[in-house]
Amino acid sequence: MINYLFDVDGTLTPSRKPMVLDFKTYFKFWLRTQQSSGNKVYLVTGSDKDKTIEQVGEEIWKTVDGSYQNAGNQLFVNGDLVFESDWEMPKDLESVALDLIGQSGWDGTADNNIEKRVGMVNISTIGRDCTDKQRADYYEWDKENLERETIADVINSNFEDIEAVIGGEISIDIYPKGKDKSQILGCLEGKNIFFGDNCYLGGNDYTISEAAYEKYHVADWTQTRDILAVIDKIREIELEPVK
Ligand code: M1P
Repeated sequence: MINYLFDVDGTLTPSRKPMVLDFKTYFKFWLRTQQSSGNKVYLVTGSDKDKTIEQVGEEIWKTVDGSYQNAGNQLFVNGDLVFESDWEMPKDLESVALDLIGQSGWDGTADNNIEKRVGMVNISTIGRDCTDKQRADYYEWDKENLERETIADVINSNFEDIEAVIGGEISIDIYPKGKDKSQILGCLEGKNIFFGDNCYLGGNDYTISEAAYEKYHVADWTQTRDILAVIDKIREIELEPVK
C-alpha cells in the first residue's frame, strides 16, 4: 500500500490561492482512483483547516484519508477532528520573535506578524495580511537577503526545545522540536511518497521529505500535476494485459 502525502501551498495550489480548476477536477479523479486501488492520500500542510478548505474545497478535504493541519499538529478525517496538540507559544519565545520582527526593515508593511496556530506558530516580518504584490516582492528580496534564514538561526540557537524553519514564501514556522510534518509518518503503515515545494534543508518540508520512502521536490503545482499524470500512465501500463 502506498500513502501519497501532499503539502498544499505551492504543491497543490499557488501559494495562498485556491487550486486551479482543471487540476482540481483531475485531482479528485486521481484521488478516487488511488483509493479504489487500495492506496491512501493525505494532505500535510502548515496551514489551518479553514485556509485548506478555502484552497482545495470541502470535497477534496473530506475525501482524502486524512488532512494533517498545522504541520501535523492537528488531524481531521472525513471532516472530524481526530487529535490536536495543546502546545502554546512560550512568553519568552514571543518576546524574542517580537524583537526580531521589530528589527526588520519590512516591519510595518502589514498586520498579523505572529499567527498562533494549533501546536505551532507562524511569524512573518512583512505580516500575513500583506498584498499579493508585497508577498512577491518580499519573497524575491528574502532570496537575496536571507532574512528568514537568519531569524530561524537566531531562534534555533536560543531555544533548544524549539525548531524554526522557513515556511512558504514570507514566513517562518515554529514548533516544539520534532513536532514538524515528519511526526505523521509514525502513524502510517505502508510506503510514504511525499510531494512538497520546501524540501530543501531548513524548509518546512525537509524532515518529512527526507524520512519518506520517496519524495518529489516540486517547483510548483504544475510539476505535481505532471508527475501525477506520469504515475497514472505507469499504472495504466501495469494494468494492460501482457501480450
Ligand atoms: O498560510 C499557510 C502557509 O503559511 C506559510 O507559508 P507562507 O510563508 O507562504 O505564507 C507556511 O506555514 C506554509 O506551510 C503554510 O501552508
